[in-house]
Amino acid sequence: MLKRNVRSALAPVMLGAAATVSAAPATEQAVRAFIDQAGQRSAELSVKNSRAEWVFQNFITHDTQAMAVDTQKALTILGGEQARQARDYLQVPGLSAQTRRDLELIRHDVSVPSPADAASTAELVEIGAQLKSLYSTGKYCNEAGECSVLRDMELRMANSRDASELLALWQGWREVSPPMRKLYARQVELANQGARDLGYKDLGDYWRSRYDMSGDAFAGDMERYWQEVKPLYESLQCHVRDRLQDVYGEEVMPDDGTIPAHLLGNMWAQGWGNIEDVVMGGAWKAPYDLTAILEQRDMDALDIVKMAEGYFTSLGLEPLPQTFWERSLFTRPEDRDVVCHASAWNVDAVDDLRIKMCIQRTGEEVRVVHHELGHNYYQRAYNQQPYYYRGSANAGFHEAVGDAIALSVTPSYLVKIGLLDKEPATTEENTIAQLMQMALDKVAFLPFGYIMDKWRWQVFSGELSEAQYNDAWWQLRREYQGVSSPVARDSEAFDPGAKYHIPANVSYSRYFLAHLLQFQFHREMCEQAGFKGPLYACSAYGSEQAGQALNAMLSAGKRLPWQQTLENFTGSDDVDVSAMLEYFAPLKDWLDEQNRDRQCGWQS
Ligand code: X8Z
Ligand code: ZN
Repeated sequence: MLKRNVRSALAPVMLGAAATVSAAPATEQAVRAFIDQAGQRSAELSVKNSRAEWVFQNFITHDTQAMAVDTQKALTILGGEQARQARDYLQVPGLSAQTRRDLELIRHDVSVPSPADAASTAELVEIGAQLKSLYSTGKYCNEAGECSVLRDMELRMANSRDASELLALWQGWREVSPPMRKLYARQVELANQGARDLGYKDLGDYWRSRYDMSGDAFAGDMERYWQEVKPLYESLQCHVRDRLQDVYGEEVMPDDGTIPAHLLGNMWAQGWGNIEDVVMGGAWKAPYDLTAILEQRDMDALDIVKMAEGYFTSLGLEPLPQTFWERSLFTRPEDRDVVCHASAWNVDAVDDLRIKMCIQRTGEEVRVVHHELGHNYYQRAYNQQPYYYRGSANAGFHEAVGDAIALSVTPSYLVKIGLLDKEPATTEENTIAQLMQMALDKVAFLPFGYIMDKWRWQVFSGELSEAQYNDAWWQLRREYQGVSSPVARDSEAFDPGAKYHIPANVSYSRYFLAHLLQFQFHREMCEQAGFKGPLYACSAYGSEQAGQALNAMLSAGKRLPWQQTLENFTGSDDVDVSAMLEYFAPLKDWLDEQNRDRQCGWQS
């Protein structure tokens, strides 16, 4: 167990709720010394924790879990002490604006804050590890006793067009989560107390307060962004619903305008790219099929990662270090349980970059690999910053970089790197098919990206009791996504727990923001690359100027408020949905034309 006492070593004066009053006031200098030391201690412990966590997630056993829990406990205790100390120092009058901001960063640096006592911390961290294990070792066994892991079920869901098989998969995976519900509710209780000790209303308020504005202002902005993109989503939902009805028949479709969640080609109905064939009705074929290309060329997981790295190096960024290739996990091992949900790491916080993924040979995974490398390039770019500035401008930026790069995976890019022989003709059909493929991933995702945290905000604030968790979840799914449960859910169900980020306790607003920001980043890189033409056709591949502009933003880390960092890169200090709307404009017109005589919308 870690033994240290930041307060007695560094803080002669305590103010605020837990204050002990002493003679001399804390000075700017003393507070700066605290900030420096806090950063050093956290940096050391984070590296130890990353190593233990890496081993646990690559080799899930009773013992590796216990080892990861130990380092996580130490980190949670340290982070909690420092965050509460920062809360107190924020009451010191006369501190510089810079010092106040640094203290806020320390106050926000714990992902799941714990109450101060050791027993609560131990319980909270153990619950966290248990939830992660339950999810990652979860298997569904059918009546014949054949068991499947999530990856295989996802693949079947992507490809099957048999409604009863889809329903079995959908229901089957949701059997992993009921045992999580009690643990989850207890985790909420403990983390809420931890957040209150730091001066917040609850964990949701704490998460919302990390965006260089008040938590309430952030919630208001999220709603505003959603309202701005909602018409685009509604057009897509209406068209997709109509096509699905054609394929599966009226008996499978509810008559309230919603889409049953098992028909969208994805376990969580969060991205619908796998059913493009259904949506395009076979009439218009996508101009190319990346999954088929990967198969024809016999590209394996490593080839896909090399292809993604090649994009980054074409922008003038450094290749990945040799250790990346030695230490990463690229494919799912057959002989042990691992956390397959893709992630990117910088284990020593310098350049020990790695990804951990169970890569499948699909076009969808090509985008995920770019996404992960975006994290790695970001991590390396800000590694020179002091500890508390090592991170993205806000969490959405980290998620947006690789996705923005993947927007440049256009036909012209595929020709350049030799995966396509020639560019498809620029016909309306090809344009719409290309945009539809992208919209089924990016536009379909938006309401899902929003409600994951909207649901948690309600849970954390106490608005929902444990008994209301599941119904409230489906109410949000219905209201925002126009997606409904294909069958009535029983009282034991805990469907939010069947999505990784709920048991892993990773906030999700970041992905909603990223889905908007990535189009802004893409537009900026295209401008830097001197591209002239419609945004959807642009690839910034090979543009060192775009690379320099991007790298300037990445290496700034979170030194400045995110609005400033965004303005330095794009000229705008707010999330600007116009880039996404511009990108999809031809598709929006096309959808509205298709929907002209249809009854759109749904009852929520
Ligand atoms: O979790 C991820 C990444 C890792 S940060 C693969 N994503 C979200 C998800 O899978 O639910 C990327 C998009 C949304
Ligand atoms: Zn990510």
